[in-house]
Amino acid sequence: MKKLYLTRMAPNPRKVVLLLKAKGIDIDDIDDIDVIDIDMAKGEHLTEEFRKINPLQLLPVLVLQDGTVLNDSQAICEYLDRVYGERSVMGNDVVQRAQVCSIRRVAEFEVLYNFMLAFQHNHPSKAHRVDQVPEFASKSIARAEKALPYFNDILKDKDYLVGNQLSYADIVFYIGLDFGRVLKFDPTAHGEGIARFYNSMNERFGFKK
Ligand SMILES: N[C@@H](CCC(=O)N[C@@H](CS)C(=O)NCC(=O)O)C(=O)O
Repeated sequence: MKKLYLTRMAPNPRKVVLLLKAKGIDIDDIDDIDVIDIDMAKGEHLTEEFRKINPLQLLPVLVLQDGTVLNDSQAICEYLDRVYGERSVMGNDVVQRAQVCSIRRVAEFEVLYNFMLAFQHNHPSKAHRVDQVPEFASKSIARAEKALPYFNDILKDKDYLVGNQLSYADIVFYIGLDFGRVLKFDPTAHGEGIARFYNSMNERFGFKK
């Protein structure tokens, strides 16, 4: 059996859950993957036992049958996309794959990671990991917001960021917007294109579903 360690609410592990969901696969229904839920609030990823699996003590982690460890969400998603399901959500041809990669990186580094930085610098649960500078939080949120017109422009007359079907770029951008809500960011207040996109993705992938 392969082993997938994750925590379902956190943004990077959530990429893995939603990538599979986008391919019509429930993560808990894969015959050869054992899903192991890790409680980050209880520090289950900070144990010596987990450090042996991932010295970085971050989630998600996928351990293959032969013991190979994939300890990055992008790597795990690339692997799962190729191994499970029919349609790739990384793009249908060389050009589309490159486009998905390009927009996904902007969504990741400009939106998701700036929100993550804001959270890490102002949330008490992250004090063990980060030398917190509370003023950094508002600056990081502002930086994420600065990238939004770029996305709103793409989405003003389209449902998806690349082509006319859902891709991994949409998943990462949606997760970034949704994570912003813990920082009181409103994903529906930054242009009509983003609001429509967020509502439709949230209908499909939101936590309540
Ligand atoms: N580059 C890694 C980053 C993983 C990461 O930052 N994971 C967070 C959850 S979103 C984590 O495990 N945090 C543990 C902690 O802050 O103690 C990836 O994308 O997989």
